Amino acid sequence: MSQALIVIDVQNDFCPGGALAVPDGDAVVAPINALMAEFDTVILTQDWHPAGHSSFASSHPEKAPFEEIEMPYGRQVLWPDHCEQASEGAQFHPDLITRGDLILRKGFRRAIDSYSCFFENDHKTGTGLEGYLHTRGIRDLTLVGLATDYCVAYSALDAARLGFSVAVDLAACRAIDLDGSLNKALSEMQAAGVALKNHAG
Ligand code: VGL
Ligand code: ZN
Repeated sequence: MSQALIVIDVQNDFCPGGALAVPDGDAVVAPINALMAEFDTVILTQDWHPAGHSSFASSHPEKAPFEEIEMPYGRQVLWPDHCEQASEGAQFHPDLITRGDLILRKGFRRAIDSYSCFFENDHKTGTGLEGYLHTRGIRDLTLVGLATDYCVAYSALDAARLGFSVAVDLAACRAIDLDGSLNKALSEMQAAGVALKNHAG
């Protein structure tokens, strides 16, 4: 009965001072480090974009950060440049324990973003994580990290759709919260059967 902790995108660019800072983002580091001891498998993800990635507003001359555009695979929020491969901003927060079994990188294809650690934003192109978990006999997942309403929620919804038993521990997550995106993400996760731990509301 293997259980995995999946630590989503606890990277410098999503922490205070970073290019796409999530409010209070670094507050997840201590609770995540403490949680790791409770799991036999720890997997960490990194948002890992090439320069000029299509999710960057700077790649669309007439667009500003946080506007949306239509991509061939659906609507896409445009972000400030962030998590460029091998940059300082893409490194894990320096206090995060990174002794995990697997580090999974995502968002490395220029033309498509990947919020979820299972599928890119077309909801079809797999990252390989589903196969990794199946091969290792892991069915129970707890997700934590950044940001609650984007990469954590997309990962949790895909995991539930794939038949995993999924919990999100909100004490170890922080949100970007663009235009109500946090409440939307929480209700979608609840509707999908994701267990929301430490949910105040
Ligand atoms: C994320 C926006 C863009 C996240 C990644 O980790 O939630 N959000 N890239
Ligand atoms: Zn990104």
